[in-house]
Amino acid sequence: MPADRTLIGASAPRASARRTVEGLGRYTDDLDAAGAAHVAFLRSPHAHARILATELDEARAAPGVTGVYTAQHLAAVCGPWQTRLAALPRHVSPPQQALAGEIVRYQGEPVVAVLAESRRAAESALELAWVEFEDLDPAILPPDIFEPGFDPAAWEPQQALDRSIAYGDAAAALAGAAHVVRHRFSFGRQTAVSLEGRAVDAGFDRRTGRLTVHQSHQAPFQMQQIYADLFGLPLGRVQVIAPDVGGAFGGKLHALPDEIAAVALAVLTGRRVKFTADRLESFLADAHAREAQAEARLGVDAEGRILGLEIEFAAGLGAYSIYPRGSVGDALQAIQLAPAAYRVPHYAARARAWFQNKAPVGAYRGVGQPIAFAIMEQMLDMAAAACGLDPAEMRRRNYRAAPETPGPTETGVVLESLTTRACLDMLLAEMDYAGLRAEQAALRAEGVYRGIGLTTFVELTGVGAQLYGPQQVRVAAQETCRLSLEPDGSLTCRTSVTDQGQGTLGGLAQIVAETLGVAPEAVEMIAGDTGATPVGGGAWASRGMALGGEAALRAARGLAGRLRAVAAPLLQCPEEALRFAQGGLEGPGGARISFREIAETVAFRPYLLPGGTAPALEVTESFLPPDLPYLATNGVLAAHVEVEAETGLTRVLGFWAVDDCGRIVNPMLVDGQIRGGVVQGIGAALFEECRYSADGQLTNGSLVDYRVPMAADMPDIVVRHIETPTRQSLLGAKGVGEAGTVGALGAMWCAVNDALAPLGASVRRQPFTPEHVLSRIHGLEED
Ligand code: SMO
Repeated sequence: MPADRTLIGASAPRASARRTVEGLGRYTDDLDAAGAAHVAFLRSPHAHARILATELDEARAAPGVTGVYTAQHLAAVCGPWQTRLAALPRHVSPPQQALAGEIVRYQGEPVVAVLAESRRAAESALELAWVEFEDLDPAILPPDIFEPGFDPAAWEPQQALDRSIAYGDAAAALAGAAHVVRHRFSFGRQTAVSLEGRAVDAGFDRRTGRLTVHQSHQAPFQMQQIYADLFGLPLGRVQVIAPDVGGAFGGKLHALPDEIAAVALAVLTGRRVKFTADRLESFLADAHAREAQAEARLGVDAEGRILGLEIEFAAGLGAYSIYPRGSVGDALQAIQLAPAAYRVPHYAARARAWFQNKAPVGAYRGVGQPIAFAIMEQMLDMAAAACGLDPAEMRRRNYRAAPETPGPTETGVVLESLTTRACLDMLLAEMDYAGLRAEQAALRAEGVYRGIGLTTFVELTGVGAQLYGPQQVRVAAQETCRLSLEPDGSLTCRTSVTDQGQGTLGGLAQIVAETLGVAPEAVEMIAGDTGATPVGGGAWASRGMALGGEAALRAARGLAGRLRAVAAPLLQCPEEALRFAQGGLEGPGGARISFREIAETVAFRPYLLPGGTAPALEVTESFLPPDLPYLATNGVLAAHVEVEAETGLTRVLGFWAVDDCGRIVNPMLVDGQIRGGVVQGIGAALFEECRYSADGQLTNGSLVDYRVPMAADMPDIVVRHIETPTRQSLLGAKGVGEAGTVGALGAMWCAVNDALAPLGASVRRQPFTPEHVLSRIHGLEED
């Protein structure tokens, strides 16, 4: 690589950081609202009820109100929708509507919409709207599905998934094992808690029939498709724009009824309509995730080698399978990925899931992967204890060998490479594992309970079309870049990738800049607008750099070729003699032509070129991994904690991550992604849970009651890398956005139980609240 081409691999702060910190962000709710009507929703206070009657005249007459709407009104412009997944024909969601029709199925489901000149007026009028509900029995899964009291037959009508993965003979393997360990797990329901609430600002121009929706979302092209379908418009008349988005984490990957209602109101009334979820609405009606229980049994031989693994997995979905991707991702990924990093000769897993009267479950950072590795790693720790082995040695003994050629594991996880051993070695050295173990032993003698937890993960990143394509779910999976040299000599990069604060767009600019010899700031990035960028997935499954970065690299190389072809005759030298530097091309003997001169010649004086013509200075490239369904990554994480036996409080003392995400474009951004993900994993482990009462009422819908991790709770998070570039792309980058979250829960689970081991206790419910820790220490809760 020439000395002046070092941008790929160079740390640089996020391009948007300064602007957003200075308050210059432009989020959906910041758009000038002049002339817009504001919507507020009457949401069901019941988890399950029938709507008997409505009395809305008083609300209609309230000051500032322009209209009050129910399902009947919206039916004129928008029919119901229903999540169906072609490969799971028995997974059928109840049909959903923008406003509930006869039945409400979760607390927070929108029932009535009030449109007014201000949000305040709309909310005041809501007080005057009256809906008569008849309470129906809510279906709420019990906290212990594997107790004898749970009757699957009674839950049959609610069943949403029953999927088994098995190979070998796990029962026989366990029967013949030297040690069999068993553990029961409960994973708390969570939600993404992005700083910016979901927001929609929709306008429908009756003269042109064009629908323009600004929306805080990860996947604008998905929403364009959905709005076109629901409102019967050709795609070309629907434009979806995601301006600055203040956090998403999977939570803004769905189509939720309040958002669709806001758009439907714009279509119905011809008014511009604005909706921004407040914090209570966010807790009630955002996508939730993760709620699951599991029982696992692991059998090992006397030397600690895994013989067999059984997992019974159960997930509590919400009232609907979330549109359009469905709500089964947590369950399917949990049982597919649990044995991904290790040699597991015999495996039997069954995942069941049930609909229940709670908010729908969707994607949240890493989907089911954090659950998979929490189960696997906790089982490994228990088996290590049974064999008298050190947990690190236990893992080393059982790691799957790196594949010689890319191919699927027994459960169909396609691996291209595997560097778990190298990651583990680097991690143990970095954290001074031996030193921490010695310290742990010494402190135990003083009644101080510290624990170390290791988790190895294999993660699916840069997921391609094989995930949703066969399900007949219409979401684009490729990422595309259109790179133009404008007539003024500036570069415009239009990408299908979206950026919710990760800094991906700055990384793409680095790639283009390095290829074309300019500063990253000289590349104008355009993203998040179906009307201005080529089509692609957006942001999900850690795809921005792996797929979008490669598309940008290919577009930049393509454009470079065209620029050489134009410049060579103008500089009267062969193309090979040209090099890119400082916004132009340099030839032998000091000859130089700037991008501006090239662009002006092509645009305005093409007669100066051979043949009097030139190629367009615009190149579009799409990318999906050609041979693999995704780019699997791996890494190892470690948590160091102290649990106070008197109070049950857990303090995180240290955290380390070694990750292999292939080629790194901007280390500062990559480390930031991992740290942010780890923080969310620690939040899951210790604090976060959407708590519902037995009758389906959310009991902690505020930031006072739903505790999120704070800076003061967090240790320093040390991040290191092994770089194994993927051979699927020229760039070699794989995904990293979810890596921290994917492994952090397992590391915390193992660390807390390692700390509790001398007390003969172990946690089994996440989050590990002080109450849970104490009840386990004092034997108040069964295994
Ligand atoms: S949970 Mo992610 O946005 O695939």
